[in-house]
Amino acid sequence: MSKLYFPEDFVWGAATASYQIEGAYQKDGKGESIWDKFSHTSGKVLNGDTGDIACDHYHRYKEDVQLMKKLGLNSYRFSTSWPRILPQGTGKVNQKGLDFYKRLVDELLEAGIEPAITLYHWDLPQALQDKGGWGNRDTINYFVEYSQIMFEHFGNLVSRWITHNEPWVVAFLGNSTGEHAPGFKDHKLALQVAHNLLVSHCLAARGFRELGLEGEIGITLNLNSVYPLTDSKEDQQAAELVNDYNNDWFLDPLFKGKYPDKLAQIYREEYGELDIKAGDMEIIQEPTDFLGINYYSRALVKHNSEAGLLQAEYMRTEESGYTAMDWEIYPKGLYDLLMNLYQNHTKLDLYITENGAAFDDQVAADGKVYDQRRKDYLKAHFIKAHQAIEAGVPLKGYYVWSLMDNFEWAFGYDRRFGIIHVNYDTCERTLKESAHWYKEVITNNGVDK
Ligand code: PNW
Repeated sequence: MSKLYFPEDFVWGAATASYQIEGAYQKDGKGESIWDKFSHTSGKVLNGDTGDIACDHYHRYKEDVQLMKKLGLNSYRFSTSWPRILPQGTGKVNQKGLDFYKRLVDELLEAGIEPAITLYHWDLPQALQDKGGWGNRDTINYFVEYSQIMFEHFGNLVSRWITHNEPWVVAFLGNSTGEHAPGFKDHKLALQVAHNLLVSHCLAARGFRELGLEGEIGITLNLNSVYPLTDSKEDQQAAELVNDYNNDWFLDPLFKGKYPDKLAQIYREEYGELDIKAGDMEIIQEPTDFLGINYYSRALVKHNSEAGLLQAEYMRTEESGYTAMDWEIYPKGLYDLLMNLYQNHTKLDLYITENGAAFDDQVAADGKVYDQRRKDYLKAHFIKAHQAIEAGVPLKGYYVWSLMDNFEWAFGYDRRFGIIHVNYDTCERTLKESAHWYKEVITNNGVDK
């Protein structure tokens, strides 16, 4: 069978996030995060699950790095917990929190695995939420303070930095739909949060540059390709608005220095003006080193005048398979997205910082975990990524979501994304079939056609 080979220095990785895997939620001086509070509030997370213990990675990081080494990962993307470093969000630093990440980073470097740190993967210190959270402009400065501490301690050891993971999810699922912490249902607040996140990203990146560090810094957005259900003018308009909302609400400020006109107008009429200070849009536009992309699925959209402000309804299709998240499996959407980014938005280096799928995996009687569907999902997406590289897209690396099964936010432990299975009673880890297959891909730096 012939193979598709990736560029020589292509980065093969896997990703996780602090709240989803660490556990040890009160250990060694860690402060409370909004996800601690949210998951401890009844009715917020499926089955009442919490991240109190999660995968107990805080105590098992050595074993986990050994598993990464076994897989042959070039790089590991993880996030640092802000309330572990600054229990109150600002002010007094918790040395034991820094020590944990130092041990982890040392272990990774020792194993020849490049650490990639995400500074904010949703676990805001509750103390800052009590002051208004991301809706409060002061949080921008607190984030810059936290990021500076991280750069000072790890800037010479860690070469790839991501300021924010998925500001769209933070803003809208956290503050508009209320599915995520802090659980508000206020769309205007969500728009302000989105704006403050973007400003904080750029000010943190500016601080990084001023330290003259060698590494690279960027932001990760969750993006999806949006398609109209039919060619009708109505469906096309609906798809354009959904695209503005899902993608361009963040891409346009970063790369064009403005919010998308049409949707901004709709929001202005509905909610009034946001608090955008003079100079904000210039700050947001300052270039960083790369763009991180989390891709899971596409959106297929049809016009429906009853369907909210955007008058857009999301459609299912019989042609595709769906994952356990009920997300359509649509690899071509990754190719279309990468081409669209390169042709219409940015010539920056790109990384896929997350891609993967949830399925109901079980340990079989022989002790193995057969997750053929995850392997098929990843393979199909790797092939589309390869196709985009061939077409000239500067895609530099690929992080599979996730290294291991973990706390899947509002769905708790019910949805498994890992290429490593976690038994939540014993915390035992088992490499799934997809992990063994991924190891082969990395070894060959290529995938079977
Ligand atoms: C991402 N959506 O979240 C996150 O970065 C991960 O922490 C998470 O585990 C993973 O994807 C799987 O869900 C998303 O509703 C959550 O569009 C929700 C959405 C997108 C991404």
